[in-house]
Amino acid sequence: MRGSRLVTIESFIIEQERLFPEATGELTNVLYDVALAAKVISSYVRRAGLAAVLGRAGAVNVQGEEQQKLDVLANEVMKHVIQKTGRVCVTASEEDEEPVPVTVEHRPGKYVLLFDPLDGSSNIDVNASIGTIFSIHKRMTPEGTPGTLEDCLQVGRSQVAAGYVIYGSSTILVYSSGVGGAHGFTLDPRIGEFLLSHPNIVSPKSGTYYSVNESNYDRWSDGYREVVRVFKSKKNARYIGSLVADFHRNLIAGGIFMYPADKKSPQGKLRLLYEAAPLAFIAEAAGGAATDGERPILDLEPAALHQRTPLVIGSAEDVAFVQKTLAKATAGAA
Ligand code: P6P
Repeated sequence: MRGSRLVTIESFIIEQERLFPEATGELTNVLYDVALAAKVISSYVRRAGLAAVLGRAGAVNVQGEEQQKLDVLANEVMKHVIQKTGRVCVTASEEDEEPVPVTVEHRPGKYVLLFDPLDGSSNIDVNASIGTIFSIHKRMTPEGTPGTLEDCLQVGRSQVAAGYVIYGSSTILVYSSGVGGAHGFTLDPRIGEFLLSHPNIVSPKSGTYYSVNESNYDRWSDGYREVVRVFKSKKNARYIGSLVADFHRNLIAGGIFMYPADKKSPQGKLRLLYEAAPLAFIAEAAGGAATDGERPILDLEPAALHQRTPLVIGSAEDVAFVQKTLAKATAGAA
């Protein structure tokens, strides 16, 4: 970082807090806590092959997915760091069937934290990039009481902050507080600090890459088949099978990620509250877009904690092309 100011995530968040005159600093502290949890998880991911945390945990999560040891560990780290600080009233995780209220002895705070502690975990044992995704809302229920499911079931547009951590060739935390754009911080392992590396991320309006699991082609609608037929002739296919890694590449370089609804997954595979909505928040903050193929992800009203949604996310013009093509196919089929 020769010649450039070393801007830590902590100092940057405090700067950002000044954009909100009514800020009390509690949201700032929740973001600190998430950054701390990310450092701890990163330390385990970086030595996964050595620290006996590879492999299966021998259990299945609420999604019916085989839990990896690192899934369970990352989930416990997120809850341990967040629960005791009195800034959050409830947490909800892909790995927990129900929300976990913060009990009174920890003085339930005014925020809600939803997260996928380690997305893409099937890639852990083969050293492919994986990630943590987080979403922060203000509570809806009375202060001072343990948080509830109602506090978790909020529309994406009402997030007060959201972001993700990608454990790739380096560990990068990207977040947005809704105003002032999306910003990336790279963990410098020499000093254990997240340092500003991607200020004011602006996603290209259209991109080189398209990311979709084409082995599902036979189960797609005609509209998605037409979209991919066009993309094949104009773009490059890149699909890591790790949402955060595919999303981050497309955010920075330009491109689109799609996980359509299909005959096997009529609601799509990815979860609304702690995968699609936080990434949509980042995408829009960076000038991109995110829909379920038709409606903005941030406007979808959640009815259940682990609700799934089809996801089309990335460069704004590419997302608009998908929406137009799907609408034309639907009209044609009518
Ligand atoms: P498929 C990983 O399991 C995940 O939840 C996302 O990270 C990824 O984008 C998607 O599923 C991959 O799913 O069906 O293509 O293997």
